[in-house]
Amino acid sequence: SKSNSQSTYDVLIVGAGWSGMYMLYKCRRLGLTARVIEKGSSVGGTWYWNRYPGLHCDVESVEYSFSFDKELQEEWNWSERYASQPEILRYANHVADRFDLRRDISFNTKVLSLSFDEATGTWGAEVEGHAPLRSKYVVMATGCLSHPKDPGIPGVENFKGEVYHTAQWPEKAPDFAGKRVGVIGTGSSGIQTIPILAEQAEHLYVFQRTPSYSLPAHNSKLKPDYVRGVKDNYEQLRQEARQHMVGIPAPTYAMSVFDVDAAERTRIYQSIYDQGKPFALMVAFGDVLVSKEANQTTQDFLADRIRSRVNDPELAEQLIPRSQYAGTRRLCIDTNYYETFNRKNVTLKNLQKDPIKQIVSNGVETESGVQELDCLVFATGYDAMTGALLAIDIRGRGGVTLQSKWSEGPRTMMGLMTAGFPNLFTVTGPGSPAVLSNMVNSIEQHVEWIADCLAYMGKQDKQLIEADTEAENQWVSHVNEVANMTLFPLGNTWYLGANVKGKPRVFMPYIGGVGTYRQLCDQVAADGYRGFITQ
Ligand code: NA7
Repeated sequence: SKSNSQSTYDVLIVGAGWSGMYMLYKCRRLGLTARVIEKGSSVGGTWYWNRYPGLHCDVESVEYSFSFDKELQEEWNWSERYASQPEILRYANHVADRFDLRRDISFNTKVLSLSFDEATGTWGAEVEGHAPLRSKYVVMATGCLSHPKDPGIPGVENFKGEVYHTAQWPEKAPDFAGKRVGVIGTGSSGIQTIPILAEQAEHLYVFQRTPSYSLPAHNSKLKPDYVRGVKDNYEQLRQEARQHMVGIPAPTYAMSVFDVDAAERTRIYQSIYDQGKPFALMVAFGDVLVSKEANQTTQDFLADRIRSRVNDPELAEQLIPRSQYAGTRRLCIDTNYYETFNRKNVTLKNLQKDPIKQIVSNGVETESGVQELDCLVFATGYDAMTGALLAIDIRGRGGVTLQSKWSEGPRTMMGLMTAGFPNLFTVTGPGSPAVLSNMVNSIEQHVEWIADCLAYMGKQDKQLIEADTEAENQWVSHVNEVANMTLFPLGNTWYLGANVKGKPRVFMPYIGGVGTYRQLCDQVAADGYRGFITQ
């Protein structure tokens, strides 16, 4: 199918993060015309927007990288075990340049609406900063953690000082020297940036509502010998990652926490802790994420580690999560997070004891009074997995909006498509392992599945593919069943939408494991796209 005017494409791709870039690459290889619409002024997605100091990926760099091109893999050298944001962004730019991707990407443009035209079987897009577009297929490469949530604290507009959000950090780094800085939020973003802000600010106030568990990252420069070893062995390592529970090449253990005595258990936890491997800790034993009693041993271990890092015992207790199953909220990695509270210029504001009432012109007002501030940093997280999709007015068959279809929570067939929205794909959509995995690994798997599907459609001379409602219902039940076998639904987290006011509580990621999920997807394709209707 050739494009018949400049603004008609085979494939419209929304977003130029990792998913969008790879999708574009694949479309070209298939001989399809494609256009990428990207809000930012360059590529990189999450790594483009999040520029806050201290940001590192929590998956090791040699694993958090594309595997689809051997030369790319061979020529790129990661400098650190856990790469920093600037280095990851350089990598994203390198990928864009190396494959000459930019010529098919429109930057500084934003998709406002997408609507399916049943008469022609095509999608129409309204785009801010760009002429309307029409395409046969749409691929939503909009990311899982890309739509910052509204923190919902009244009075922000009254604050006279500087306001920043970790997910919308300015390109020109703010100068915090000599200033009183307040950070709201102690998830991964807060935990990574707090130690750096403490070094820069005159005084740092950390507003903590829910603490997280964190492990020292033990980040380090990668030695050339190590990198050579990884590269020589890359094929096997990638293969292991593709079959693994969370998409990294690491062992998983079936053994119960209670198969060993307390001393041996602590030794096992400690050895993983000392390596700075949060994902490995979650699967150190087969029952950490499924049994409350087993999980208690992980919590006890991590609580002791926090105590060992904080000088003031009373303060340490406040930094330890209470009634929180370890791993059901993202386990963080940090560099000097807890030690930062030993500094004289850092104060913990415990919001569980003293909640925020509002933000006022000169600071944050809690029940006990106003804390005066010059700068306010929101590290308050995202409307995860569905936020970026629902921010666009998407209308499928019969003009039905995605908002209305998902009003009780997202419903998808394997996180790839949703019934009633033909030819519209989601990369790492809700119902896929996505955020519970190495994202790059999951992105490659989805993009490859979608590309194979587009090739199939072409070969079979079919025009439309869409999720079958019955298959979709079964998948949604399956995702829930699997989640309910674990402790995850008991965590009050963004995995469930619990962090956004009014968001339906549905466990969004598929937790059956990356390897299992990949096999299910491959099987569906091999069976002629079972669970999807093609015509
Ligand atoms: P998270 O993990 O959602 O953390 C957000 C933090 O902000 C968390 O501690 C929240 O506490 C806190 N928060 C959010 N809203 C408020 C309000 N209104 N008042 C006080 N505190 C608030 O987001 P991150 O950006 O740190 O990390 C997201 C993911 O990125 C991470 O999991 C990794 O996968 C990478 P709460 O839990 O709501 O009490």
